[in-house]
Amino acid sequence: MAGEPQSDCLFCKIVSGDIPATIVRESETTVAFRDINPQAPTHVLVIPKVHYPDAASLAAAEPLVAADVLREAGEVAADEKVDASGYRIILNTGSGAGQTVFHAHAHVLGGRGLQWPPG
Ligand code: DGP
Repeated sequence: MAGEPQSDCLFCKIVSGDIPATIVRESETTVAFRDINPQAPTHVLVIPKVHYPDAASLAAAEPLVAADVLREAGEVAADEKVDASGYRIILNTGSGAGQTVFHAHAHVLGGRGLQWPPG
């Protein structure tokens, strides 16, 4: 059923605690944890506790939870003190765009200069 935990999903296992992660924030609907392969001094992933394969499908089905993900991303940036210098929220969608984990997630990157356009 849409939104239900998937037994083969890495991020569902982080939500359930079956796979450990360095959690930096948690809300009723979201979890934020450090990326295992950081691309910047701050690199945190914010995920919904519900399972949807990408951010757009989450927003279509559960827009309030999608808004929670974005709000929590901003809170992470404030906690990490990268909000003043600037940070990036990235929603890779589809393998051609670099998505490798098909559970919606927002990358929060900051703490260094970020080029535009991204690679
Ligand atoms: P994406 O490429 O947008 O699907 O991002 C997936 C990210 O997930 C990638 O930057 C690496 C991270 N990642 C993959 N496996 C794990 C894990 O087991 N733990 C943590 N903390 N991050 C992971």
